[in-house]
Amino acid sequence: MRNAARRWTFRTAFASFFALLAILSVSVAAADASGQPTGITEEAGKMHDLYLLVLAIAVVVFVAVEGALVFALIRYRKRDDIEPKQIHGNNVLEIIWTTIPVVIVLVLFVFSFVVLVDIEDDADPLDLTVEVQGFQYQWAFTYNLNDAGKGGNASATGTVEIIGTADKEPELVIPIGEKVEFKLKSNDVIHSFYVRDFLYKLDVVPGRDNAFAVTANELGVFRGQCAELCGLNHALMRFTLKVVTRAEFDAFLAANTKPEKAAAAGR
Ligand SMILES: [Cu+2]
Repeated sequence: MRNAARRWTFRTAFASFFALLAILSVSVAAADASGQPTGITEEAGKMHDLYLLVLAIAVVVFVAVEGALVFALIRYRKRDDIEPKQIHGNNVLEIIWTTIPVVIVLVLFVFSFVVLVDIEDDADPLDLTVEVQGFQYQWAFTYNLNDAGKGGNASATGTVEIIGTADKEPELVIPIGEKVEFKLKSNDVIHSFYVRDFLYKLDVVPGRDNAFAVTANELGVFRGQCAELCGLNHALMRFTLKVVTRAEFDAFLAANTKPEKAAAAGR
């Protein structure tokens, strides 16, 4: 009778364990569909994959730990007053449960580091550079015409400056399929340059030159904002990111080049 009961609890524990495993596997598979954004840049794609890797490892760890816990609770619950066999440590088990977390941390470190290096990679000379200045309480985006990326004119002079005001949020325009480096600067307090669809944000720190680069792979209009509480009107530090074709980008630069600077460029 007792053996039958024990077999029953054993089976129940295993059945619950595999049911939980199945539910969680389905949730991981559905992670994409459940609203985790995939981003609009090549780099964001890599970050999204990293997220799924972390999620998959977390699910396996969760199921293993909770499964072992539920199993032990049922299988070894108190049935009578006989003292169970006393065990003092198990070296093999201790080595296993120390090694597994170390391996997990190392794997996550290596994958994260590779992706981070890729994002903070120095742009090569052909890439477009945009200087991003955060100030209380808006953004200024500066394009150097001699550093306008593929098809740009390296001997051009002058700049295009897009400065946001409280009444008019600025538009940050970048071409699709080209690596764009953002150089972040601040002269007052710490801001944070954040476009949700980059799946990445970086602080804008006075006295420190932070930079990162992305290659947009989706046309469209996206929202950006300061993500660091920087003062009373922090909430006004919103901007629009517009990913356009190269032709539209050239037209944007031409339309915003100040006449005197264009004249200087012609001299
Ligand atoms: Cu701010």
